Amino acid sequence: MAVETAQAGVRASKEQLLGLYRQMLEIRRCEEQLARLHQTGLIPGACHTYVGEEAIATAVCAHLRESDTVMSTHRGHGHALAKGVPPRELIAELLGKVTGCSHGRGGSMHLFKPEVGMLGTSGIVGPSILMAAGAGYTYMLKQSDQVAVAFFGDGATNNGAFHEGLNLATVWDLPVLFVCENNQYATEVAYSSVTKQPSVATKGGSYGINAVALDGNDVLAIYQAAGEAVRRARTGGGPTLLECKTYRTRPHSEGMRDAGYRTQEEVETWRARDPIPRLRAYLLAEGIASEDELAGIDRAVQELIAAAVEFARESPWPDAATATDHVFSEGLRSHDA
Ligand SMILES: Cc1ncc(C[n+]2csc(CCOP(=O)(O)OP(=O)(O)O)c2C)c(N)n1
Ligand SMILES: [Mg+2]
Repeated sequence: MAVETAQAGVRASKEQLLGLYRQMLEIRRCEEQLARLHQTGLIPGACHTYVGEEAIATAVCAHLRESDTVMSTHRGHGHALAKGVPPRELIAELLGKVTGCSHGRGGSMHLFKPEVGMLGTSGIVGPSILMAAGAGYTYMLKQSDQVAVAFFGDGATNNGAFHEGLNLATVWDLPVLFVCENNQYATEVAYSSVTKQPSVATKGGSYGINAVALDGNDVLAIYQAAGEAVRRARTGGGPTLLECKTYRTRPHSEGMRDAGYRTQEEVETWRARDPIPRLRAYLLAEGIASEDELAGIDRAVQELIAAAVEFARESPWPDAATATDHVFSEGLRSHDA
């Protein structure tokens, strides 16, 4: 069944719409568990959750094939899940277990699973933009129809990588999506205090790239725009910049203070725009899904994440004898010898 949504021109099947709902919920429930595990001391290091921003990764990745690639950020759990990393491998990775997607050696900011096109989260702000431009250049040279996606925050848009990456990809019509998750803060620094051009779409658009500003909490609006951008990239039409205006409703990183740089009222205003209840209300109001159907999805996701936590907690740590494995490339070693 194709459904014409309230968003002009958005066409999606019931299955696709429920898929968006399920994926956002999977990210939310996973993040809630990760926050809890961090609070109990089971996750070492930083843990930046994606709570409030789930619509973006969900809507963009819904259009990607396994062979398409995603380059991510420090806030990348949602990107990994939406690109096909199973929750159990994500949670195990943050717990440092050998069953994690990076075999317990990477943690939150080094999530890799190339088999599904997840080319990594990163603790450095900005390089996802250059990596995606580079991947796009590779796809152009190979004449493949793959697409590369860079996710990044507003904090990366005053970084040189943004300007070099967008310019290069635009000049060469590379098959890339640049997805800016403009949550209006870089740690505790308001975006409005570090730029006189508050529109990322305008800033990036000055390079001649096709640029679109979107409500980042409206999964259907992003789904429509990302669908067009992916089609365009795949068929030689060049890159697109999607500026998704959103908000993180948890602290920058788990355990960090969350006062002094934003007001509780501001947080509450954005909580009221939560993308998940918003899609839920839409599906019910339009008669696309029943309360029972959605409750079934809620239960299934809850069970999936509970089982993933159990799996991660019971998984073994990497064997200490393998501590130096994966440090050097085997190829380089034999070359040196
Ligand atoms: C090149 C670089 N500069 C500074 C930092 C420190 N740092 C870590 S997260 C962060 C804020 C990033 O903000 P943004 O890109 O908007 O992403 P958000 O956390 O809001 O999702 C900064 C400055 C870093 N990791 N890398
Ligand atoms: Mg930000």
